[in-house]
Amino acid sequence: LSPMASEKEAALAAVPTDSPTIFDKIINKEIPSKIVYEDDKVLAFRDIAPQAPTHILIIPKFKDGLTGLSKAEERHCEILGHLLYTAKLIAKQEGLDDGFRIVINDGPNGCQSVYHIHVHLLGGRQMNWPPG
Ligand code: D5M
Repeated sequence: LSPMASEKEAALAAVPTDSPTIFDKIINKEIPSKIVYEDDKVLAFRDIAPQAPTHILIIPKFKDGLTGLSKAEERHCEILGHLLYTAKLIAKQEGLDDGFRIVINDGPNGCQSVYHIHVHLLGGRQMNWPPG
């Protein structure tokens, strides 16, 4: 399997759940991660299976039911905005001055594999469109 195929396999095998995920262990520093940004609301760390020279995940520290974007309620608007604004700050920090890609995968069709909402920040190479 190519790395991309195995990511898809992982996503299709994932069971949507509101239970704690591996990202809680990263937030609690129970497993190591390469953290690039942190404040009281969000944590950002390098993706373990990078799809671009820069590939960072930005997540809320408190999931609050936000397993994915499809579960968003009005009360989540502030954290959703904060996640996106943080992506912009990190893009600047990473020197992605020629542009970048933001992705939020949702559900099986979206190839979501971890049910704790996360914004992918990808950059450092020319992206393609349409996506796969
Ligand atoms: O993306 C979930 C992403 O999470 C996927 O790109 C791999 C990444 N991942 C999984 N476990 C880890 C750890 N332990 N550290 C860093 N990154 C990780 P999705 O949008 O759900 O497909």
